[in-house]
Amino acid sequence: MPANLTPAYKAAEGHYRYAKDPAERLDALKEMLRTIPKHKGTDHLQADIKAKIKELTDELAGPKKGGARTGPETAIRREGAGQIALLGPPNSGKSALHAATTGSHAHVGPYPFTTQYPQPGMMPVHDVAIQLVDLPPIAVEHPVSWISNALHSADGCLLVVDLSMPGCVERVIALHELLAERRIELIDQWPADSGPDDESSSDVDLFTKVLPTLLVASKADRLVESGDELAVLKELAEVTYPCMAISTETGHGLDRLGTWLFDRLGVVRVYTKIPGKDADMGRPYTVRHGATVLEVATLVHKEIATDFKFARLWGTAGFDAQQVGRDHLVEDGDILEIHA
Ligand SMILES: Nc1nc2c(ncn2[C@@H]2O[C@H](COP(=O)(O)OP(=O)(O)OP(=O)(O)O)[C@@H](O)[C@H]2O)c(=O)[nH]1
Ligand SMILES: [Mg+2]
Repeated sequence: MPANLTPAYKAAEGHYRYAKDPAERLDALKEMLRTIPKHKGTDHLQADIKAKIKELTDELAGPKKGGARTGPETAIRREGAGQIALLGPPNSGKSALHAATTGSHAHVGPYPFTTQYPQPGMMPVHDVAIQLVDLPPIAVEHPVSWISNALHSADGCLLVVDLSMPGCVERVIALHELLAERRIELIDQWPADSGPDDESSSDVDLFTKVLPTLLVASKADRLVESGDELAVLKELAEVTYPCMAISTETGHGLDRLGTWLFDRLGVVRVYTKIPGKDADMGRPYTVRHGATVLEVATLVHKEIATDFKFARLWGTAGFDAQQVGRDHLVEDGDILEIHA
């Protein structure tokens, strides 16, 4: 981290970090470039910001320079209890998995490079849903210029590999190299794995996207000796991610995939009630492990959060209708009655 960064610059960085969409991100980047102290110590950072501005400008301008924007969106707005990207080599079964778990009509083809644009879909888990984003394959023959923008809002990814495919290991190694060039780093730690004080993943630089990764071995119906191929992949591609085998043909592993993601993302469901009425058990709000009562209030309504007085809580800890303050940590299954 270069020295002598001003409060104005730091504020701009904050705007970048919390920008909701590519347009807001671009504004924040320009603000960063305006406010960054111009000296030798910030040369690298200035270059990074300029590169990112160029990338986002191209992305927002669309495929044709100067022309009208054509083609589908490449950045998908985050929805539901978490956003999970589907990454993998060509023809590995990403779209089939997407279709089977979200009910989408993602195009499945017996040949590589079927998918060209991101496609969102919602995978139901318990009484909430996790968003899955189907993506084009990551391969040398077919660079995807907008991939880092598409992954910006993802909470994690499924690295979908077909272990029965010749060259699978080389494909996975190439994929890691391509992602590294775009400063996307896949890691084996998921939010629920780290302790309360473990902030390791937030220490990386602003322009590196760190994605918790689950290795999904697809087409399990075809794998005879999957154990061997998986061991080879782990060794040669130096893969340490948690693994799961699935099949869209037999449905093997599909239910478990949803609950696994729910648990590892640390999803916390909070139900709300109005004083004197029964709780609304139909649609929980979702936050992450470690979230406070105030964060839930913000999801319910901005004004309710601003005027927050106290809340009553029915949950696993404490007693029924316990009065709690804004900083109280919520647990999965809590019922909140917010008083503002
Ligand atoms: N036997 C079997 N075949 C599968 C399974 N899942 C996908 N396939 C087949 O694998 C081929 C590729 O599937 P897709 O889902 O299109 O693969 P993709 O990873 O989205 O491919 P790209 O979009 O080109 O990257 C198709 O012929 C599918 O029918 C599975 O679980 N079992
Ligand atoms: Mg596909």
